[in-house]
Amino acid sequence: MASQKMIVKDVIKKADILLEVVDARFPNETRNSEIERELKRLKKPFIIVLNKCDLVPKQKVEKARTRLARIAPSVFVSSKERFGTTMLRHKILEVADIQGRDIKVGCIGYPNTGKSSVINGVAGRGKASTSAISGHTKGLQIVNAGSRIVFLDTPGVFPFDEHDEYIQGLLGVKDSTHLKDPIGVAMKIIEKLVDENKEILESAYKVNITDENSYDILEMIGEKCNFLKKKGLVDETRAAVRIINDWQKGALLAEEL
Ligand SMILES: Nc1nc2c(ncn2[C@@H]2O[C@H](COP(=O)(O)OP(=O)(O)OP(=O)(O)O)[C@@H](O)[C@H]2O)c(=O)[nH]1
Ligand SMILES: [Mg+2]
Repeated sequence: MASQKMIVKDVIKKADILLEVVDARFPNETRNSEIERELKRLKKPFIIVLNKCDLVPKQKVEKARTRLARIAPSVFVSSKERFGTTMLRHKILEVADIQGRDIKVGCIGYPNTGKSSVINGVAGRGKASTSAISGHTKGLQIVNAGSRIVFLDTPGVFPFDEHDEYIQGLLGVKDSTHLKDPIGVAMKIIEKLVDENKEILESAYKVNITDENSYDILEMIGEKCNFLKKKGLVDETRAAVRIINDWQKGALLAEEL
């Protein structure tokens, strides 16, 4: 990680403008305050890119963008569905405001937020290598996107030494088999969904939620899925793994996009 942080630092220094790619489902959790402070100190212009907006209801992402726009120009995109990428290209040209030479655009952010995919979205398919497995980009990748835009893709980094399982589970940085506490992570996902979109949980698992706590809901889901141990007790770990997998593959989405 130390050497990856050095690569990021170096890209920040070299770039004319930076894209801070955050996951539109968790804009706050995936903003890197350490990097933002460094950008401000160096007076580097940056754009906050809310990627994966296909996984979030439109109003929610619009609200987040308005809030983030107070910090830096913000755009939302879906690299997967090729949405917003042309707008991002224009925004880069506008914010960088450099004439007569190539514009070096550094792409930085947490692991797995879709930095390489955003580059591909703007540049044209498949130029930067991507993967569902977090930590895919290991070193600096340079991608010429045409119209004077040259991307510097970086490995994803966490601020400080963040090893929070909850964040890692939520962001798909670790899959369910690598989490030490899948039940805890599943309860966090349930909490978030109950807060934001209870109906999706109810319809995905055919449960009826009134005012149960997240553990009770986990048990209800385990029961509905028929995940039982001997003596008819609910197998919470199995239920947790199911919820985490569904969440990470995007099956627990809001319908009203
Ligand atoms: N649904 C959805 N998935 C996306 C989007 N962009 C990227 N992904 C997925 O997110 C995963 C990570 O994408 P990458 O582009 O490799 O992410 P990265 O930030 O470069 O990751 P590292 O290099 O490992 O830090 C892949 O499975 C992509 O298919 C998007 O807009 N929508
Ligand atoms: Mg990458």
